[in-house]
Order: sequence, then C-alpha cells, then structure tokens
Amino acid sequence: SNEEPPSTDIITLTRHVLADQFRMGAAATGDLTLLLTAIQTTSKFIATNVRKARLINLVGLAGETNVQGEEQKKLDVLSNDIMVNSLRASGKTAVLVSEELEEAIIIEDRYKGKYCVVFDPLDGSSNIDAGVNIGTIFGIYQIKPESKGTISDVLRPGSEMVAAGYTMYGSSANLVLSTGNGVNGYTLDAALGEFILTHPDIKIPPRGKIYSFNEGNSMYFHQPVVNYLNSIKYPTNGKSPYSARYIGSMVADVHRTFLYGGIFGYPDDKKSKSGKLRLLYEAFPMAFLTEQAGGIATTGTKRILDIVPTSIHERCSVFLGSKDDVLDLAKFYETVK
Ligand code: AHM
Ligand code: MG
Repeated sequence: SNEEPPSTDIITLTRHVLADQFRMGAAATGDLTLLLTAIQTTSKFIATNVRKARLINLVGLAGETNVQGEEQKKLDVLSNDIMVNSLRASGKTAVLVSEELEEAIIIEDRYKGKYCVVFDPLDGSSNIDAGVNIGTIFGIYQIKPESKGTISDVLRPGSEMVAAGYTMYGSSANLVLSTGNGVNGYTLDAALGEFILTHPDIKIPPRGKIYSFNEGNSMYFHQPVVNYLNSIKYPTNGKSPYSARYIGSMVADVHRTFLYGGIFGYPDDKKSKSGKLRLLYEAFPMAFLTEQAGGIATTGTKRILDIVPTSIHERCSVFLGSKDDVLDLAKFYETVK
C-alpha cells in the first residue's frame, strides 16, 4: 500500500524533558523530570474521569463550598485529591497550594522534596455539565536554598517559577508546558498512555484578530478597557473589527489565544476590585507560558510575573496574548488613568 509506516521514533513528554536535562549536564538531578511524570499521571487520571463523568454520575455538586465560597463540583474535589496524593507521593514536593484548599499543604519530612506546586486542579468547572473544555493549571517553584518548605517559598513573583503549564481536557487531552526554555504542546495518545510532542515551540502570533473577554461585565469595566474594546470593535482607517470568542474556561480561551493569537482579558472592574482570576495558580502559570511563547501578560499597568503575592489565594487583573494586541491595550491605560 502507499500508507506511511508508523514512526518508530516518537517524542514523548518525558523524553523531551530528559533531553533538556541532558543539555544541562551535571546541574540536573532528574527531580523535575520525576515531578513532571507525576503531573502527567494526574492529568491522565483526571482526563479519564472527565470523560467518564457523564456516565458515572460525577457531574453535579459535591455538597461542599470551597474557599472562595463557590459550590464545589464532584469532579473538582476528585481532581484535587488526585493531585495532592500523587504530588505528595512523588517525594519531590515540599509545599502544595490548590485552589480547592484554603491552606497550603506542607509536605511531611518523609516525602519532602525541593519543589512547590501551585495548581488549579480543574479550572472552568462551571462548564463541566455542558461538556465544554476544562483544564488543570500548574506552576512550579523550587524551594529557596536552606528552606524546609514554607509558605514564603510560594509567595514569590511568577518570574521565579521554574516551570508552568496546563492540561486541557477536550476532544483530546493536551498538555502545554514550559520549563523556561520555550513552550511545547503534547497530545495524549490514549492507546499508548503517553503525551506525544505535537506542538513543538509554540509561538503566539505577534498580532491576532480575536478578543476574548466576558463583555457581559461591560457596565463594570474601567474606562481604558471600554475604550480599548471600542477601538477593536469600531476600528477607524478601514480596518476590520476583531472577532469575539469567549468560552469562559481560561485554559480553553488561553489555548486558542496561543495558537491563533489575539487577546484574552479578565480585568479588575468596579465590582470585582481585584479581578476574578487567581494570581498564583491561574495568572502566573499562564503569564509564564505567554512570555515564553513570545507574548505579553499584564494587569494593564504592570507585568504580571513581577507581582509579589501576599496571600496564596489573591486575585489579579489579567490581559495576555499577542504582543501587539496587548501593547495596544496597555496604551489605553497610559492615556486614561
Ligand atoms: P473557576 O476557577 O471557579 O473555574 O473560575 C475561573 C474561570 C476561568 O476559567 C475563566 O476564565 C473565568 O472563570 C470565567 O469567568 P466568568 O464566568 O465570570 O466569565
Ligand atoms: Mg479556577
């Protein structure tokens, strides 16, 4: 036949991360690779549960309220437990921060390692029942030298993260990762149970044609945001207006922004004084990936990765995406205070 023979040299996520490690030589201990293996396992496990959810009655409320006062879905609880158990058992973590847990977990000495993982186990959970894409977001810090692992190891600017990523649970599971050397995307091959490199070296197009905001909040938006949105909806000099795309699931909206370009925004406004998205485990990892992919992530007035967190669940204003689009937005903040 004229069919291509299957490739016998596939690049799995683990192989790819190991290759990075070989490049670093003696400095690398393999601990990060092992930690990332644990994260891959949790992503596969959560992906399986998301798929099965409709069949085994995991959809719906778990009957508890989380730190932010929202009702928890059964899948959120399950995903959180999966991650905490796996990360602790990896022996590579010292501090865990989850959107679902009010307090940080300090890992007991027996299992203690040198990494801290901040994560949202299942973001976009309001979309679960509709079968829309949802995802896990994570960021990784290394504990400070001499530290045994305390909250101060995670109350640090996002620029100090050593890795960040997300897994999107959609028609397939996609893991997008940066260890500070560009961004790569991997797709779960369900038969192999491996994440295969499918999107090497993701670069956000320098300009896009899509804006992604919850415009239902327009009456609360501050003037620079209103003016910016007007500028792309009612362009002068014969340009075409931008297209609107908003899923309401950060991982899905950001994933599309990385691949197609454009701007994603969840600003602070007159009602949500600090915005909605969480700094540590939503804004920082996505900002880290954005910059690694050649884009910009800002609060409107400040680089997100420069923010020094004061508490683990704090929120911040977020705009990220194509360099030129985010710079346009930032100009409106400079002119209207
Ligand atoms: P969650 O952590 O409670 O799921 O909320 C975060 C989600 C993001 O995925 C998404 O960007 C945003 O909330 C959407 O908010 P809204 O429904 O207000 O547009
Ligand atoms: Mg969330």
